[in-house]
Amino acid sequence: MIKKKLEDALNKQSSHEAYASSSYLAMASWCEKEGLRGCAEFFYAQSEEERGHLLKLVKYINEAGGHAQVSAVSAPANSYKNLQEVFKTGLEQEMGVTQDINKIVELALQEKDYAAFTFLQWYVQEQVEEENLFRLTLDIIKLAGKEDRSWLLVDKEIGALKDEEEKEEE
Ligand code: OFO
Repeated sequence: MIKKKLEDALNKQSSHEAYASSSYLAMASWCEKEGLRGCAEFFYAQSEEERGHLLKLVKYINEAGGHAQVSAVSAPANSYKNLQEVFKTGLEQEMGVTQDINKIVELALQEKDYAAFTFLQWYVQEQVEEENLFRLTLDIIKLAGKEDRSWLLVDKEIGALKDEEEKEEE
């Protein structure tokens, strides 16, 4: 049975995943309003994924004998200066989540909860992929500035990243 300390940490993490989902939804909406349909699709899909991460946690906590809690999520930013700021915020957010996950992994080891430790390995790997994805988007934006590429092309390339990710996962 899951220990209280770990249950609390996983519940806290589920609220971070819920925040990530709503913040990516806000980013999707911002992109859509700016006419960046590819980027909007990227963030709609990203928001869905974060909800998946949240559900995985909820199910694990309950399965391990704890009680998954649903807490209030603070409002995310709804407006941005430009597309670079949107993706930079996304990368920073992912880096923060990586640190949060690492802390829970350490706690699982301290508490000798090997089931939670094993469960968390999926998140450890996921964070490598998530950070990499956001770095790729920032590279595309940076290159676009250097090569004077149009925003339409940037939008298309970023929109295609999610399709590539899905193909790799198949
Ligand atoms: Fe849940 O991976 Fe992003 O935050």
